[in-house]
Amino acid sequence: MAVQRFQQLAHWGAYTAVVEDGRFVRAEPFFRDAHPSPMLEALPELVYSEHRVRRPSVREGWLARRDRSRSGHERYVEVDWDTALELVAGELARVRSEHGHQSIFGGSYGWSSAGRFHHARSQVRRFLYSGGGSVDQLGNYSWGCAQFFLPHVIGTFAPVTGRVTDWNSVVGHTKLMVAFGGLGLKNAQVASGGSGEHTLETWLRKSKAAGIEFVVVSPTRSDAPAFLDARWIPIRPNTDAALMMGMAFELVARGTHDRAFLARCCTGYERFEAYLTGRSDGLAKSPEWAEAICGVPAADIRALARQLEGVRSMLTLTWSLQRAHRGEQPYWMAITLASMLGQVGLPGGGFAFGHGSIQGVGAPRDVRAASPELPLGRNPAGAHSIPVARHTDLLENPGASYDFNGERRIYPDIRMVYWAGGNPFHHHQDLNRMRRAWQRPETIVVHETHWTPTAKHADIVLPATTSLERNDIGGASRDRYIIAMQRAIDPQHQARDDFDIFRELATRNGHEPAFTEGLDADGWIRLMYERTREANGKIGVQQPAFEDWWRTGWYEVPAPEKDFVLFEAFREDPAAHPLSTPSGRIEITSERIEAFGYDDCPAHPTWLAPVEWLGASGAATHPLHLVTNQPVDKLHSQADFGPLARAKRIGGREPIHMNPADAQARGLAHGDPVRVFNARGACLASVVPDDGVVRGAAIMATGGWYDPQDDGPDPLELRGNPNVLAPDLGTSKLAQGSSALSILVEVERWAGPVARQA
Ligand SMILES: Nc1nc2c(c(=O)[nH]1)N[C@H]1C(S)=C(S)[C@@H](COP(=O)(O)OP(=O)(O)OC[C@H]3O[C@@H](n4cnc5c(=O)[nH]c(N)nc54)[C@H](O)[C@@H]3O)O[C@H]1N2
Ligand SMILES: Nc1nc2c(c(=O)[nH]1)N[C@H]1C(S)=C(S)[C@@H](COP(=O)(O)OP(=O)(O)OC[C@H]3O[C@@H](n4cnc5c(=O)[nH]c(N)nc54)[C@H](O)[C@@H]3O)O[C@H]1N2
Ligand SMILES: [Mo]
Repeated sequence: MAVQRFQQLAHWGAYTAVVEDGRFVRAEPFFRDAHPSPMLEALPELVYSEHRVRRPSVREGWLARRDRSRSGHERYVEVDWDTALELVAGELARVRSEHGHQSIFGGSYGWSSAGRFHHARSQVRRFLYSGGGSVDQLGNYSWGCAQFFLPHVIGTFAPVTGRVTDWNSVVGHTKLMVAFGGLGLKNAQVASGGSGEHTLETWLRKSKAAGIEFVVVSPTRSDAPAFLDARWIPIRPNTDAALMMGMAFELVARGTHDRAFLARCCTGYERFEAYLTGRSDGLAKSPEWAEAICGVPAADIRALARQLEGVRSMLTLTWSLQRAHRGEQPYWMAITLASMLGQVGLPGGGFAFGHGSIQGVGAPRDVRAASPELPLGRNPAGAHSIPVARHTDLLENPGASYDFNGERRIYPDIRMVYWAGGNPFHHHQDLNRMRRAWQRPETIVVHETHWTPTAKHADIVLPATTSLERNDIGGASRDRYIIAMQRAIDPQHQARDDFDIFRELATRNGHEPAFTEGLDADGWIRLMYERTREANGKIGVQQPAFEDWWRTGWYEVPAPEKDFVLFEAFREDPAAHPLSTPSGRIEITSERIEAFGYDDCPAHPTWLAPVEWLGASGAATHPLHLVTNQPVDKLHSQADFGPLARAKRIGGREPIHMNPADAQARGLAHGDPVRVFNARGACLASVVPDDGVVRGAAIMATGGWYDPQDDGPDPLELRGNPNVLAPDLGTSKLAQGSSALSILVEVERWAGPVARQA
């Protein structure tokens, strides 16, 4: 038997692809990785899955009569590559000439593969830009709210990208870490662009050994690993801003807030304090006031505030807190609270985002180090781009105006949609509404490795290779490894690399030179490596020559000698090292935000009730707050058909965790099939009573492949995709981020037929 071994990488980790007689049989974790993700096990089945797109396919109704029904249940006609490429190139040329470049929606949001060159979303945008431009999506679902909001308050959104005070600094100095949204290891399996090592568990164990005390504020106890012995403060979802205000009130009442820091490094504290104490609006944001909103007893709020007085503390918030309606507020409030504690800019002190969200946050890495990147080029139609999650609004409302970050913008009229590397029928909110909006464009083209629900709602589907079937270069911007991704097997069926597909299309439409810049895939991979080598050479890092790196399979950029402490220089001398805010300081009150005049994001942190939460009037009929978090068993919807995902389902349905009292009140026991519903939609799930879930909350992971039972406007969703339930509206007029985590539902026993897939 011929056994070959290739270095490879997925978003969930580096590995060796073991190939026996030409067949990929196993993914062995990278030898440096002490905590590899079990998700590696799903890879062989992913590659050889019966769900692979085998040949270029065209929806029968579209081919015959340009029908736009797109129900997800239609027949596809397989065509040869030439026919498919002619169709796509022809449609692109037609739509561009009849309606202009801004009639093509090519935002193509999605994680694609870990490889940075063959990253499909980058390829499709490079291709569309070089052909005249397209409507792009700005920001992301992950931290799109923070991205547009934080620069007004702290002058940058870098901390939400993982650039926070190093773990070394935390281990060396922090005494108390309060984690809103927790420090779940499930999320740290993953990094965008993969990682050489999984380090969160190692850092948490070191922190524990150093004597750091952990408090986890979350609707579920499961957001902290047991070895942390974290104190769990159960909280109602979407109410963290109120909890933190109650804590801030207590500090002011006791006079223990750091006035010197507030005066020296912040602006607008007084006005916020007037709001906090009720001097300006007659309502004191006391711990009792907070308790009524967040469900945490006032005594516990006071105790937590006092515990933070005078100790080195780190407040860390998961990204989930801002992926909710009014998600700006908990982030602004945490920055304010950390400033009131006087901790910002001290070793191991202050605020951070994302420790419990993704691998690599706070992992020591030279801030100047380069990682491999594919340049996208300029988008000539960029002025028409939309905030990422306004995608259905865009399709529904051509010509309508909307607010975004101080601007008034207009939605262009979309005629053609192009998607490669994403699954909007997994990731977007209010999927039944989105499905109706998908009937508007004239043509939808999707490149996919698998027959995802998005592929099934497209007109032309082109089969793409997976990472195993091509060479690539990997490396996340928060990881120190640059990983060679070596082609391990031949392309399956008729799959082609996204790059090759776009090169063929660009040739047909006359912009091949601008798209390829005269390089083939291997030429690009070499160039991307050489660019990191050159940039890192300037900071004294000597990367090996390309051939040596490729043969070894990886290179690790050395760790920096000095700990990175967020805003350290600013704290030492705010005049010499001002923040990039209008005042140069932390803006606890922002005149610029106030000048936008938005009722949904006023001048300073404010308790603004989300559209859906347990205190909303809607809770009378839909009394459970559904938390749709990231799945433990997969990356988003990738490999939802795979062995890990199958094993997690109960009776073929996604589990929904709820407090035993909430289950009992509905007469539900473990494994019972239920219908989870609200006015937007309904899906099936299986109940898991769980005393680690706060009363009133229900938890159901995202990622199930959207499976509408029928072609009607409000189909029952059979697989358990909670996005049929999620509201589709911006966090505020300012950031317009996704509000995916603000969902009220009711749950009832389901006696009808159950899921089609196991
Ligand atoms: N309710 C709710 N919804 C959410 C969230 C939530 O918390 N709650 N989270 C949101 C977040 S943060 C995110 S990031 C999104 C994630 O949403 P997505 O990024 O859209 O989800 P993925 O399943 O990773 O989709 C990637 C797709 O790319 C395909 N693919 C992989 N490699 C290739 C390739 O080489 N070529 C091509 N052409 N295709 C490829 C995969 O098969 C897969 O279908 O979901 C968002 N949706
Ligand atoms: N295994 C795995 N890991 C992943 C991903 C994946 O698909 N699978 N996706 C990756 C991506 S793209 C992203 S953007 C990140 C997302 O990172 P996050 O957005 O941080 O991830 P979530 O799992 O949605 O949320 C983390 C926890 O926050 C808690 N939470 C939810 N709402 C609230 C609230 O209102 N208050 C408080 N205090 N807690 C709340 C939930 O209990 C949840 O378990 O995850 C990344 N990691
Ligand atoms: Mo994300």
